[in-house]
Amino acid sequence: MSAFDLPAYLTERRGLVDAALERFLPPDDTPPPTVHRAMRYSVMAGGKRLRPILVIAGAEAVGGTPGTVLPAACALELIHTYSLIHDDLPAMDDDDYRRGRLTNHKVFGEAIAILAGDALLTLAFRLVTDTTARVNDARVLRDVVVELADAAGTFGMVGGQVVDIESEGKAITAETLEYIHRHKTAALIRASLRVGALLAGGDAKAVAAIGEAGSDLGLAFQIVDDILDVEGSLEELGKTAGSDARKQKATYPALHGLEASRRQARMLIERVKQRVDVFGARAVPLRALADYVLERKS
Ligand code: GRG
Repeated sequence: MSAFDLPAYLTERRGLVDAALERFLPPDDTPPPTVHRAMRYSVMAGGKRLRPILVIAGAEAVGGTPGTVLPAACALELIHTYSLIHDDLPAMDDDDYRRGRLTNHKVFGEAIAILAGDALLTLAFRLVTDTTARVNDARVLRDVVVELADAAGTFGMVGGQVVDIESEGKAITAETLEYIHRHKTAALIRASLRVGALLAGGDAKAVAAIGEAGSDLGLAFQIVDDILDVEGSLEELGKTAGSDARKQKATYPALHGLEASRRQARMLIERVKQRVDVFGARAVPLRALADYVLERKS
């Protein structure tokens, strides 16, 4: 069997996702234009598109194709972008750069940045209904909505962000740090894989297996992000490096040291690959994506 070409896979999937986002986002001049410009500014600023690509890979793992899941894949990217816009606000991380350009509030002001984030989150749920034509089972759509709401809300990303903010400047335990990372970051990554598998007709066992893999993948992703914040540069990351230390954030390198953090990320990625073994050859992209999460530089 020839080696899997991950760069080609990523380029092709990113192309599909970017074209779909272009279609789904209201044009810049749609009234009221300011907020639509602000939404497009952050979504179309690039980004790895990891979460939508994971939706596609989750579908492929159970025999599905990208076409069925593209609206939901875009929904995940919109929720992710909303979280970045709000996280960069002065009331939260107060960052000036994101995705290689000025943050949303620096360009559009805080009020519009807040509203653009709100609108992206809302549009995400609107997009999920666009899968109706492709998935004829209302129960599946209900499950997808539950999945997204739980992953984005207080049982997921928002919950993790709250504990993260409340932990700033404090000594926290390894358990609390894992809670923050598994909720703030891993919940959306886990949901990406589960939504893909759900929409492509995966059974409960398949969805559970891919979800476990997603949670470990998400935790590894955040540990690598913590490491990159220590080792990376503005040019590589497209955002300011070293900001975790400046804000006295609880991170894996701060709590466990760099070497132990690298070991932990490697162990998690190995476990992700074992967890997706049940999908056989259909999980080849997923295994390659797991390695990419470990080796990424941005
Ligand atoms: C504000 C409700 C609310 C939640 C914020 C996810 C999050 C919680 C904040 C975003 C900032 C942050 C450091 C999140 C951790 C996850 C993370 C590393 C996000 C960056 O994701 P990438 O690297 O970004 O996939 P791109 O730009 O490539 O999409």
